[in-house]
Amino acid sequence: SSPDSDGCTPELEKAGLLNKTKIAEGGKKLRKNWSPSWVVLVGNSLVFFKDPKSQTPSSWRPGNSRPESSVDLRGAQVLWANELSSKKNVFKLRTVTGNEFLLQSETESLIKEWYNTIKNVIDRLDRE
Ligand code: I3S
Repeated sequence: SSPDSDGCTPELEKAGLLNKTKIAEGGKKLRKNWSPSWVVLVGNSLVFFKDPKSQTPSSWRPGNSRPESSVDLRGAQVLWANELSSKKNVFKLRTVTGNEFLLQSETESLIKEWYNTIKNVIDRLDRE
């Protein structure tokens, strides 16, 4: 049987490098500060890691890593937001608590994959 046959370890759905900036905290606007972030989608959470070089999909394990922050996707929204940046391929993620992030990639196919994957998780949680 698989190591997670008991279903207790959340499934890693996606991981990769994106540019990220937080633009609001609890509804309060923040100054942009873009930086590369290793982003991991696992279970109902999007987890951000500061040091992309030290993280790879195969090295990531729950409890054995140092996330910079994490976002609960329940009740969250994703919206394409190219008007919020001079960069291309940007979407905004807004949490129920009013935290807002912009996520960006130079590669259109890659950002579309992330948008769709996150949207699917949010939609699935909305139906629960
Ligand atoms: O939306 P803004 O405020 O024009 O965003 C730009 C600024 O945050 C800028 O920083 P400073 O104004 O603190 O120097 C950033 O360097 C830019 O990257 C921000 O714009 P983009 O268009 O890259 O999201």
